[in-house]
Amino acid sequence: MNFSERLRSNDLLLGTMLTVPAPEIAEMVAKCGFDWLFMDGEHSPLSTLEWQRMLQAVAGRSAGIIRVAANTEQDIKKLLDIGADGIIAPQVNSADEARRIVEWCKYPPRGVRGVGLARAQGYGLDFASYVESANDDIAVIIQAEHIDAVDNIEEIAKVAGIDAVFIGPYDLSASMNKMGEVDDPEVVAAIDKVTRACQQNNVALGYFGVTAESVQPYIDQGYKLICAGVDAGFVTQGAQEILQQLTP
Ligand code: 3PY
Ligand code: MG
Repeated sequence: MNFSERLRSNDLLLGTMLTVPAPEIAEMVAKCGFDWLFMDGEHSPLSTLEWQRMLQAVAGRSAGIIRVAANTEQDIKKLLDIGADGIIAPQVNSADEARRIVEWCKYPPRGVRGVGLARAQGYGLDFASYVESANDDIAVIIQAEHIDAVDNIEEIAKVAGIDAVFIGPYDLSASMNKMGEVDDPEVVAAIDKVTRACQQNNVALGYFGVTAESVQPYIDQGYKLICAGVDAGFVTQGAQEILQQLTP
């Protein structure tokens, strides 16, 4: 089963975040067995070509889902054409924005995705089979990470073609003037509202946390798309630990 099918089957999908422009790091993390990798194009310096190399490094092991730098037709089209298994659109605050993003991800007649011959289409060799299944196989994930998205979540959750709503707890807390206070009762209440609306509309839910402990309560609530930890954090933590152990 591919990533989208597993998402629809309600499988628990464990991922981690990649932010460092190095295919080798992507390969190491994929070899650890993560179901998917949250490749962050919003806050990292990665270019399209580097994403392509990273997708090549993890192919056949982990699904590569890229968070776009900006929710534009051009950015989304390019990342799908290099073979991303799906995209994550940050800061989607209204149903209209969500609808537009779905349209950019789907070939006609369901949407307006442009037709290219690139890595996703096997450089032309897999064109027919790719275009036949891409509308179902490409995961369209939008982020609820602003209080405006929470206010509009009932309409957003009803938009056809959204495969998951992924909470961004840090931006959400910031939008509520509670920067980084992801466990604050008002922030948690806002997340609960998103949880209820998505569960009522059978939309899968995702959550990001820096540690395993921070994501566990959301797994317990039925969230299936989990991103825990960040590549840079794995390196700095390991480095700090060994240095501390040896420092007199
Ligand atoms: C946030 O917490 O704002 C995020 O976007 C995490 O993915
Ligand atoms: Mg965010």
